[in-house]
Order: sequence, then C-alpha cells, then structure tokens
Amino acid sequence: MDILWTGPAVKAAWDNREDLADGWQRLLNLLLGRKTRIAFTGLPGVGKTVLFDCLTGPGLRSTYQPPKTASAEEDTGTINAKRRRMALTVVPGQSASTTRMDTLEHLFDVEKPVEGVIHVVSHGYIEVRNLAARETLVASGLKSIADLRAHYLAQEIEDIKDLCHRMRRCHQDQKRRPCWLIVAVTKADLFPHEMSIVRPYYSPENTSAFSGVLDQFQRQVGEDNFSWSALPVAGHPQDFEWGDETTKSSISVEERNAYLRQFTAVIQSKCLTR
Ligand SMILES: Nc1nc2c(ncn2[C@@H]2O[C@H](COP(=O)(O)OP(=O)(O)OP(=O)(O)O)[C@@H](O)[C@H]2O)c(=O)[nH]1
Ligand SMILES: [Mg+2]
Repeated sequence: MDILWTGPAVKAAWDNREDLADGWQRLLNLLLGRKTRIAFTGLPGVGKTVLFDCLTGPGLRSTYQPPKTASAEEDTGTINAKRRRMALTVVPGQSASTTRMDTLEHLFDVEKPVEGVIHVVSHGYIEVRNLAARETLVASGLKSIADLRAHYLAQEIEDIKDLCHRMRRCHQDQKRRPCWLIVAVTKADLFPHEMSIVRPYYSPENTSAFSGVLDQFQRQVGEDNFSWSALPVAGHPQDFEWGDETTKSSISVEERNAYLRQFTAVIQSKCLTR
C-alpha cells in the first residue's frame, strides 16, 4: 500500500473515503476474529493513548480531551468489543511504576509475543506533563524547543534500540513474532512543512540513525519474517509549548481525519497480509 506523507495529498486520497468509525469497526472485527495482538510502544508523552483513543472512538469526539497525565496503567480496548478484551495494548508511560516494564515484558514475552507493533514517535515533540520534570529539563539546559527536541530525538533512538532488543529475543523462538511494525509519526500537525526530512528519517526507504536500527533488526531476523513501514498521523492537533516558545499546530480537521483513515487502513493491511 502506498503511504502518503503530506497533509494535502493524504486529504485528497482519503477525504470522505469512509466514515472513520466504520474503518475502525472493520479493524476491530478483524482483530477479534483473528486474535491478532498489537502493542502500542513509544516514549512517554509521545501520543500513544491519544492515537488509541482515536482508533477506539472517544478520540474522535469534538469534546475529547487528551490525558492530562501519563498513563499509569496499560490501555486496552473494550469499547464496542462486546466486553471482550481487545487485542490492542498501549504501554503506559509512568516509568516510576513497575507497570511499564511489566507490560513490556508481557507483550514481548518470548513464549507469547504480540503479532504486530505500532511504535509511536513524534519528531522529538514530547509532552512533558509533570511540572517538576519540566523544571528539571530546563535546569539541565533544555531551554528552547530545538534543545528539547534534540534531547528526545536521541531518546527515541535508545527506545527503538531497546524495542528491537526485545523483539530479537522473541524471534529467537520459533514463533517468529512480532512479524510487522508500523512507525506512527504522530503530531504531524506540528511539522507539516518538514515532511521531506521526516519521511526519510523514519521510513525504510533511506538509512538514518533511526531507520538504520530497524533495518539492522530486519536483516538479523530475515526479511521474510519481519516487515516495517512508517506513516504520518495526528491524533489531537494542538500547539506545542515549551518555555516561552510555541510551535503552532497547523492542519485542518479534514487532513487529520484523512491521516487517521490512512492509519487504520495500513494497520488493516498489515493484519491481513500476515
Ligand atoms: N500537537 C499534537 N499533540 C498531540 C497529538 N497527540 C497527542 N498530543 C499531545 O501529547 C500529549 C501526550 O499524549 P498521550 O497520548 O497521553 O501520550 P502517551 O504516549 O500515551 O503518554 P504516556 O501515557 O505518558 O506514555 C497529549 O496530552 C496531547 O497534549 C497530536 O497529534 N498533535
Ligand atoms: Mg498513555
């Protein structure tokens, strides 16, 4: 499936293609029918829960408010799922608790690993919701948005290395899972004019500090056993503030919805081809 990267292109292709909720319902049926288990991974504050909420429904309501704090518990889908525990699990952000580690251990358990991974990144735009943590970062010298992003881009690399390490352990078992990964480059509303940099950085078509980690992992486990792709998305467009600087959010509601449609379709196609 061809993945489109710029808001206007995604909008032209996906605008009104289907009701967002319908796309989700189809995906849900597919997941429940096939028992595909999918993990949402990525740094705390990157936007995992918001994307999950968009897929499961609440995030699409005009009154939706994104979480004010890091998730302490994993998010799992129950909505519209006839009380069955859904196959999507979001790793919680609060690293102080053991829950984050426990969830990761559970999702990448060598005996029973997930089938697919949605790894969320945000081009370094990480929401630090804890006031004390914000002050600590500023005191350590991260005064501008550019400083903060550089810091989190470096952390993203460590995070993807850690994830590949966990996936490698699972692949050493005969089950050869996870067999696919989607890099969801969220908060695309904050960098609509930088897609010519963002796309090669995160996607398989070039080798960058980020994509090189996944390429290496793919070589280690074999191309037949693992595929990955990347796509832009925006769950909840809003301005990004740090210190006295602001990065303006600038995409239309239609573009955001089109991004989400493309996202759901890509997840579906991964679930169907594996
Ligand atoms: N500009 C913009 N901001 C977003 C977007 N999605 C999420 N955010 C912001 O990022 C914050 C963090 O989103 P969450 O979904 O809670 O992040 P998370 O990855 O679940 O965080 P943890 O639970 O700490 O792991 C939200 O409160 C929003 O303020 C987006 O698409 N665009
Ligand atoms: Mg969360």
